[in-house]
Amino acid sequence: MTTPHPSNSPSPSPNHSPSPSPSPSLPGYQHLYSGKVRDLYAPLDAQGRPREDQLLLVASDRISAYDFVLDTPIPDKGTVLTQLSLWWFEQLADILPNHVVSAEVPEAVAGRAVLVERLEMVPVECIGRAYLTGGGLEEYSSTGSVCGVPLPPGLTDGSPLPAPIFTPTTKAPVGEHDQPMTHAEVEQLVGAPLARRLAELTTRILARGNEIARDRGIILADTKVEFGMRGGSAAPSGAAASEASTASPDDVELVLADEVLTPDSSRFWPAASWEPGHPQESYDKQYVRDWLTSPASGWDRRSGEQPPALPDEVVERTRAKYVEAYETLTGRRFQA
Ligand code: Q0T
Repeated sequence: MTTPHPSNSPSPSPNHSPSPSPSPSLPGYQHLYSGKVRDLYAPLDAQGRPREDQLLLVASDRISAYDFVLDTPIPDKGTVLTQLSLWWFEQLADILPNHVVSAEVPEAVAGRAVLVERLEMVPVECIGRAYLTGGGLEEYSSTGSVCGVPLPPGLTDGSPLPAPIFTPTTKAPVGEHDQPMTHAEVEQLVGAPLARRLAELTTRILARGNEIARDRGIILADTKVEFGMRGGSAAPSGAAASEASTASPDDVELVLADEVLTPDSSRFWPAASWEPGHPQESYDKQYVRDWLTSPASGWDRRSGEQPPALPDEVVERTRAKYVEAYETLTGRRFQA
């Protein structure tokens, strides 16, 4: 089983694009890292040195499909997803704090960047699943369980789970795929108390997300959440974990980082067409996938070739879906 939605993998998987994105230079900031769709910078202090306490997280308009970053951007996607994430942070604020320092950012990235508190990141991909699909479904079909959680018989693609489950994976090194982790492996890595808290928080975030989204016609099938630690670190991993440690994982404050409950970190399904028993439509990427796999694109998914540029109509319809998701969920009008 893998990350519910690979588009947002922070590990830069091989970018098959022949033309890399323009160099992401931003005055006053040092570029640190680029993922598939986002870029990370360190703000420079008055002496021109990178600050160690903050980061600038910039969302681009890049879109991925079938493990490729497409050559065609979706206008306003970065802004929509950043604004959606900021809204979700507010909806989740009674569950846990978040890493946002300020949305006041340079004009060049206005609306699609946030200044965040630099945290020590939890070395686990925290995945929550509320519905059965993808890798979770495959594991269930062969074992009846997902990541050690036994499930009732008779579930099918798209079935709701009795309650959201925690299905963590490794944070794979650059270019590799995330691997499923057992609860015992998570405990080895971060200690049992923190492992419990990660599971509890991940499932609560997804449950809260669905309480809100479901009424508004959107299903959040699953999600990937990233946590940072304030004031301490996880227990040492492996053999060291059993040795005397001064770490107190009960006191470590967990902070919600990255983006949260966006279409890039979660599977969004339209509730109106949801029907267990077959793969569900994607709320945001359906037009892209349908066109790429249609004869019109001339592209073969198994060819290993970079997909062709998207037609204007596919771009515009896809942009409209991102805006619709934002407006439907938040009840706010999207301002480009
Ligand atoms: C991070 C310290 O988002 C990522 O990469 C995008 C190109 C993954 N990533 C996040 C961090 C964060 C956050 N978010 C934080 N608050 N503090 N590191 C590092 N990589």
